[in-house]
Amino acid sequence: MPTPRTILLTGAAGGLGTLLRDLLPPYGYALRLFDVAPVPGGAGPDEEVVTADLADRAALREAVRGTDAVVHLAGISGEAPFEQILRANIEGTYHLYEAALAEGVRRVVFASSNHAVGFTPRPGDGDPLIPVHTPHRPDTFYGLSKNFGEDLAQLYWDRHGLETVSVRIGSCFPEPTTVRMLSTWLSPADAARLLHAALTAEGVGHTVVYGSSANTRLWWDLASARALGYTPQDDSEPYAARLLAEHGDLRPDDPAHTRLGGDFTTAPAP
Ligand code: NAI
Ligand code: 15L
Repeated sequence: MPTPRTILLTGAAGGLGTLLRDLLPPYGYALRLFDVAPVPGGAGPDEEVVTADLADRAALREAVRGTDAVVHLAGISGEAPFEQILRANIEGTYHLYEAALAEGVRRVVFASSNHAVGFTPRPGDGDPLIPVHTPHRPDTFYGLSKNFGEDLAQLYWDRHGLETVSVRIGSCFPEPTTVRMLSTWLSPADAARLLHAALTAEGVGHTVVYGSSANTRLWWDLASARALGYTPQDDSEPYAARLLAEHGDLRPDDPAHTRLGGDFTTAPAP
């Protein structure tokens, strides 16, 4: 597949979208930004901006038109009442795929989440890393919506030949800020490397990958991400001494720390 040029970046006003606005253009991408919220600073050089809701199917279809691929970040990024998750993450992702199909876009990179499998016990020392084909075990309605997105992606590949890489992102922030994130961290620079690999690898069909840096304390297997050509360059370990001194190590008796999804597994019902 030739390197796509124009990318529709949904959720561009959010934390990850804002980081990617700086990190993706050096790989050769021009960005069309889509979000219901205004993007910070407005349109930059080589950026177009569409301010609209995923529920606005006409605006979404126009936004997708003429792009080479979609990086779909838009949605609610944590637990919320089911009706809100339904509208933004489930219906919104369906609308996005319908627009991509109608406009002939060939590839989507979908921001799934580790919370799709958040109730999976974390591996102990020496245990094998968690594979991508581990059963879905959502820890929240939010995680459930990410499983929906992954299954939707599979359906659109099998029925329509629309390719997706679903990236179960760990924790993508400028730095790890908790002991859990020593295992789950995806540095922003590695996020850009992974998205570039997901946008350019040949013949991905529907591929599910975990999105993390090469963390010493990693819990899940990056093999399917590496198979796309992703070579992570960062490791959270330089942050370990400070975070462990500040917070103490993860306690084996704390359910919030025995499952991949951490605190999401014990969050009160919304
Ligand atoms: P965020 O909450 O900062 O950004 C989400 C953006 O989506 C916001 O700007 C919001 O306005 C927009 N949005 C929400 N509903 C919308 C709708 N109906 N129509 C149009 N835009 C809408 O989240 P963040 O951290 O930037 O994450 C981006 C994506 O990556 C999310 O889908 C999240 O679930 C996923 N993800 C992020 C992780 C992380 O560590 N940052 C970890 C795992 C998954
Ligand atoms: C996610 O899915 C969230 O969007 C993000 O805000 C973090 O909570 C992340 O997971 C995580 O597990 O650290």
